Amino acid sequence: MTSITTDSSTTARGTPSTDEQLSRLEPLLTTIPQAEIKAKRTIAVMPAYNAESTIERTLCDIPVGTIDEVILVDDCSSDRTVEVARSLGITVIEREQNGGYGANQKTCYRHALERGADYVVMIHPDFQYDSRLAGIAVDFLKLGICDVVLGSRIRTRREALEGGMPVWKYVANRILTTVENIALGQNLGDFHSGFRAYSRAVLETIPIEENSDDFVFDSQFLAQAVHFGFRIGDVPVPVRYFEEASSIPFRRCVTYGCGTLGVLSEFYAHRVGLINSPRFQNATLGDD
Ligand SMILES: Nc1nc2c(ncn2[C@@H]2O[C@H](COP(=O)(O)OP(=O)(O)O)[C@@H](O)[C@H]2O)c(=O)[nH]1
Ligand SMILES: [Mg+2]
Repeated sequence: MTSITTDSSTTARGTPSTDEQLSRLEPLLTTIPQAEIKAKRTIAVMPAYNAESTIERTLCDIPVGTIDEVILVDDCSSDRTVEVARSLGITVIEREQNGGYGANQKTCYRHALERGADYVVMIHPDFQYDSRLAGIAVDFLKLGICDVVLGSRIRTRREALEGGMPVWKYVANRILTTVENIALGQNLGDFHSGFRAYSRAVLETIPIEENSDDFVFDSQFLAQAVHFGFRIGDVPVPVRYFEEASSIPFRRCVTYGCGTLGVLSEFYAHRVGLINSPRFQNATLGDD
């Protein structure tokens, strides 16, 4: 095993010692004490809509010991989502009105923060994303490497298509993700993943109540994370495509794609001062 010298003096030739060089490195590489990490609370949130047949499977795959509490928010499902979730012993919140995917996430995050989450991982209860990765995604937050971690569904083209991703979804995803990476200065594999982990500061900073109640909430959220300077990373996440796991019709996906391009325009228009968007302002931080 390699050991690091504890001698912090400058060497005889005037070059900085190893300790001095290491202390100047990015805080990214700072060692966080294990006790500090263990004291943190991780909550998984599940925005649910008609998920009675898949909740249990999604839940069972979350590795024991990685999550302190699971909150399922039901958006007025017409099936037995609430009864099934209750029978599994997780926290269940019922929204009074069907508000949409974005509205559901707002409720998820509000409750997670109220219940003391330091880290929040969103897992769709439709058994689409591999929930075995919940703890691994959160570990990147715990180590201080990222503030936001996305599960990337597209490790390779072949894997995505052979895994059942529809070709039109794949093509649209590649185009949108490329445009977003360039526009937002990122290098992410999949901007449209539904498997996401956040540290508390992200959810406290981003004014999510200003966001859409529909699917474009997700795109707004990532543009806001970039705007507020949070570090976004990704891990590959295997996905399954089957009827219950993928129900958004083509027309809504087109609306979502156009909405995403609108978000990028809004991001830039706000940055250059053409507009003053409340989505890119924060009461505590002030505008940047
Ligand atoms: N609240 C709400 N959630 C929805 C609605 N339609 C889909 N969802 C949720 O949005 C998530 C993504 O939808 P899904 O059909 O799985 O999309 P895909 O996996 O991207 O093809 C799922 O977790 C659903 O529960 C809706 O009309 N209202
Ligand atoms: Mg799905």
